[in-house]
Amino acid sequence: MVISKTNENGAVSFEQLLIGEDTDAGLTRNCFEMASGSALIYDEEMTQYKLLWDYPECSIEVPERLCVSHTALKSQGLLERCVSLPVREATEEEILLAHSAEYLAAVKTTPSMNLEELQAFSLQYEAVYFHQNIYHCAKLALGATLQLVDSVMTGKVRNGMALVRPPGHHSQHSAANGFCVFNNVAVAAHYAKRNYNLTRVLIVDWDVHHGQGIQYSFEDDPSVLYFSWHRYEHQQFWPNLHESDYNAVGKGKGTGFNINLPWNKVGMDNADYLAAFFHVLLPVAYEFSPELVLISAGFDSAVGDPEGHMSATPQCFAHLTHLLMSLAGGKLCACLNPSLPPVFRGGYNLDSLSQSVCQTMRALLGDPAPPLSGLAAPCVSAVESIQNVRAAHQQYWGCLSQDLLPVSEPSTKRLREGGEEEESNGQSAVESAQAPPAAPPMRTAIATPAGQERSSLEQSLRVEGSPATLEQAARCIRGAALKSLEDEKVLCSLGNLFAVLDKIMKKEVRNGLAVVPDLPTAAACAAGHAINSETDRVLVVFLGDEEVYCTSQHCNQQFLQGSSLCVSVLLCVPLQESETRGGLLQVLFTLVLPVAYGFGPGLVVTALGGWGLSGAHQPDWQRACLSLITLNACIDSKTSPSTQQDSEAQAVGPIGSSLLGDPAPVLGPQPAPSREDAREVERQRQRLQQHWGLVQAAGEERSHAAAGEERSHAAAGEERSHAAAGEERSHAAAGEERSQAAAGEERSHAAAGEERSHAAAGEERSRAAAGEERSHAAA
Ligand code: SS9
Ligand code: ZN
Repeated sequence: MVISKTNENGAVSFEQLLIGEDTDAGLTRNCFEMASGSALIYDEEMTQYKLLWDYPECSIEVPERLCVSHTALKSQGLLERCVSLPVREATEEEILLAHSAEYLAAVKTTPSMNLEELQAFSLQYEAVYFHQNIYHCAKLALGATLQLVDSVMTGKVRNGMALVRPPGHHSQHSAANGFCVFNNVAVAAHYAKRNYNLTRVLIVDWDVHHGQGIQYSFEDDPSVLYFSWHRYEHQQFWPNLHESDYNAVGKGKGTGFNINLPWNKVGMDNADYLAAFFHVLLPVAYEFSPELVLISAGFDSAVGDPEGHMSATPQCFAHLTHLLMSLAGGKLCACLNPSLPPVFRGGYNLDSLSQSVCQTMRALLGDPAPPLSGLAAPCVSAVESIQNVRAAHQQYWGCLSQDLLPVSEPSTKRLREGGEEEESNGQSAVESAQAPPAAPPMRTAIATPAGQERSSLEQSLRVEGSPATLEQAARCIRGAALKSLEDEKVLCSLGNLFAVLDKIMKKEVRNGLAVVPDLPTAAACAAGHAINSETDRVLVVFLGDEEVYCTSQHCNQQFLQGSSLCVSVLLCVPLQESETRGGLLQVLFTLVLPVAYGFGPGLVVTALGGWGLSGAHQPDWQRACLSLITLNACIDSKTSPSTQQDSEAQAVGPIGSSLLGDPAPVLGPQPAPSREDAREVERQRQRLQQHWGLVQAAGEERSHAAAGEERSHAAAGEERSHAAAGEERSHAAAGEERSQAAAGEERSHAAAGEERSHAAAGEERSRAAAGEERSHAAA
């Protein structure tokens, strides 16, 4: 990855940005204050209870699920890279943070029960069994979770994982439920609020079941944002609750802080999960800006689980983890309740569970995420669910305001009416675990103009190339005559840029950074150079203002034209408001990431220019860092994956620091994007989704409705504010964007570049063609 910037027009010089000397304290990265390392909390004692009688409902909850995960972590060499922390029993006072005294008193009597009493006691609740030792284990499971929260909150480690049993997310104030006794994650959130004065905690529940217990615990609490996706099938799937649907948005003050994404079909795969992150969870989470992220990490949502019947691969969980790691300054606790059905049942592949656990741990340790398969597009039912939850929440979150209607005729209608839906590919194979390639010795190559070296860049590889020749540069841009190439300074910087690129392509480093005086030229040359060196896919992302956008258009055409062997994508979204914060995030999550994941680039060239570079817009720099970090999740692996934990990050300023793997700075709660920016993003979305399925966040139905009504509603919509709009949804935005799109084709060259390359690739929107798509570069 190359970042380049312009330093013309009195913009802050790169040196200042790199070392964070400027006033905003949030920009200065101090390695001594930055938590590093990942905790792993586990105790074999938690395997010491099991089902003692015949109870098919609970037969899949077996002790092995815990030790198998632990063994896998050990055999993959991950255990020794973690900070091992001891478990402890939770105290009664802690249990009472989420449970009633009556319930605690009842559970407390179970250790002295005989078999019949245990059986009778269990039958008061749903899908749960008790054992003489389960009270002890439940206290350990909760205590382990709290230990994890403590070590992350005190900075002893950056993040961590607790491998516990029994799980927690189904248990309620006064009830055990679904294998769960105490609600580990719910108590942890209450605990973090109380002990660390947190006011914003995010809980991500990626288990395939709805964690209704967590929902109940925070329904009216705006300080805890709960997100859960779950197999639902219009209430046909356990726990069969009405309140698991997308319209359960929270209550009272907590309205808007409960987000349910019900899957109405089985077989949801990597694209569906990622689309949910891009279009629902990530935008909302960044707007919310949690101080701590808790993951209720059940892996029954991975392929091969006989209850979940989903198709996401273990590798997907590395990406999900990575995408959450730039929230809350990296403070992330994964609470694992690995599910494992009895071996051999339903052709289950043991690999799925242990690989998912290991993938999550690798991500926490900072390893690049592995490539993902099947990323063409989310399925129709997933898009409908995403549209519904976005519609239900648009009035509470600025990032979602799109005048959406819920889907009125779901494609899974038959299921809703109680019909049997035939199963889709719920049991696809788990990709085999390959040994990750060796880590490059250094992670980041940095080239800055002569005289700007910094000793604080020790952690990176300083790179200096000899000045590029005119011929060299011309080869990259296919002979296009770019005026700026006559400038000696430009040729010098291009020499450095090529040197950085060569290091990346030789896999000596994972990523790199170069400072250049002429951003569009440099980006074009970088892409051309990479393509000439047989990098098969280059994604060029311009994030900048109108000025950068206009000049880059010229370059884009130049370097795309000659590249017959390679596909390049240029994504450039001109935001109107240089002060916008929500706008940039919107672009990142709903456009850049989906296109990047769909494209699967071998190299990403991120060109940062225009806004964000001057002292006045420093917060935007932080956001730029963030963009890099999130892109790292999918890009690093394409350049050079690593098995070693990253070295301690140095205080090298936000960009270098990001590239080196530091957590992103906390951005604070974000304002909604401006109306202009939101419109621009929507315009780009409409365009890009023709080619990039992951960009899609609403179904056809919505587009048709919008198109039909645009004339009548456009004017009315213009004056309407979201706060006041309430129920009367209008399609103003959609109508507006349509007419503008028709009037000004020239504004949308971002998509045009991409359209050229993909004109013939009509099949790429279908999932079946996903495999093909990755190799269509040669076509
Ligand atoms: C009812 C099946 C209940 C309970 C699953 C609990 C999962 C914990 N027929 N299954 S994550
Ligand atoms: Zn589950």
